Amino acid sequence: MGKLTDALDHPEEIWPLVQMYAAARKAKAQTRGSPDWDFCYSLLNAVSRSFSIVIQQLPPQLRDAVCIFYLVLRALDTIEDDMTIPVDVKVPELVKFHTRLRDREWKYVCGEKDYRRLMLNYPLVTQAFLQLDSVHQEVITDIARRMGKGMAEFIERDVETVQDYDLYCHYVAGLTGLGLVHLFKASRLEHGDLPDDLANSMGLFLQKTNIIRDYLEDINEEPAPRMFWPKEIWGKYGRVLEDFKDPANSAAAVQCLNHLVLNVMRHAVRSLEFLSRLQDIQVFRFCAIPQVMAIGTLAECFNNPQVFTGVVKMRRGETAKYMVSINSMRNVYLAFAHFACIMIKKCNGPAQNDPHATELHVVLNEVLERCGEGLNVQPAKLQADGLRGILGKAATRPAIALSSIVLILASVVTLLVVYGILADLWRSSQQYN
Ligand code: IN0
Repeated sequence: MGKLTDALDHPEEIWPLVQMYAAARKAKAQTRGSPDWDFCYSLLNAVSRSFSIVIQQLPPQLRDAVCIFYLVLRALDTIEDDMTIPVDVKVPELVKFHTRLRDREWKYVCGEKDYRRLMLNYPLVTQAFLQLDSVHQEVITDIARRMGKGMAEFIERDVETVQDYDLYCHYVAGLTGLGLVHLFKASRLEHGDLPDDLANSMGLFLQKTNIIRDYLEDINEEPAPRMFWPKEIWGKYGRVLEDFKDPANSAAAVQCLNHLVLNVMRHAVRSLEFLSRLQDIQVFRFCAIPQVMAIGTLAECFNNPQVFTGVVKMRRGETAKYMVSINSMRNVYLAFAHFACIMIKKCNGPAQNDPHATELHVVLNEVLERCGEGLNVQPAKLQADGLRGILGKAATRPAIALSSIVLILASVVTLLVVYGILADLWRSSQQYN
């Protein structure tokens, strides 16, 4: 029912949903006929619905390397996340993980659901990994080595300071960005200057958004919570992180949340800079779509107490709309400006008394300014248009066509029904005569 009312409230999202459904079916139907690659792609489809579509749209010389890179990182993440593995076993396992990449027999019993399936069938991933270009293999191994070491460091200590928070996110996501840039260049798809600092910001923007959004899921994790919110920030608003679950502490919890949103939004301009330097359209879409989803999620989470009671995320239809429309830097600027405007509106309204409202305003205006420069439009004009969802109109013309067809069909059916009733009335009046 929710889906139906969503569709009626946002008819412009119906066509993108249909397109995404078709793309997902196409991606699932593609088989290579070899058990290793078929396993890798079916697992990719199972663990990341929308992102797997974008990976499969990458040029052939890059697609397989990114698919394996993604699964390798998921495997490392599964070991890190499994709170049933004792620390003295987990730490050496993370540090050694990169050596397992060439071991055709290695597998590990851990994780849950699809991730457990990944770990139990890991030899199939290894078999596919060993078929990649040697340069791609080297990049993936190097990143897995640095990431495993970094994760191990944070198994033994908590994220206390903002500096720790940036370092932890660098290990688990920033390094992914650095590795991806190497893969793009090795595949000869990108030639421009893509410095480590910008690639790192791309990863931090995604990972910090996930950490904010996943508060409730992470704190309720069994057998023990795994938290990444830095104490230097949350310590200003509560005694322990669990306190934020209590609705009595909702006001302090939301202030903490907004402080974290301010922290992550500081990466947005650098992400835009990175994206603006990409040349290949498929690489661009692969990088840009997750960034747009992240700022969309942040706009939903900002000043929203529901982060502490449930899952806050973008509607499926909205995700689909951005999946199909992010095909130029212009549309990225429009999407970023739109979500920045939603946050500015909250800053001026319900969040106006937040201790960080002014700082957030400054950062959001910087984002708007960057978008304005890219679009050759005054930020004030962007702000005036931003809330109307500028992208929505340009990107969803086919959906408007679809809703017109629905309207015409509905009118025809109504006319037929009315005609039927009138004809019946006329016939019965003839009988009486
Ligand atoms: C990613 C990133 C990713 C993609 C493109 C460019 C990047 C540059 C720097 C760093 C990361 C980059 O994107 C995915 C997106 C994703 O998985 N989305 C999920 C949705 C979700 O909520 O999980 C989906 O199902 O669609 C990402 O989040 N990560 C990731 C992992 C591996 C690779 Cl190769 C690329 C995870 C992380 C931790 C943020 C790096």
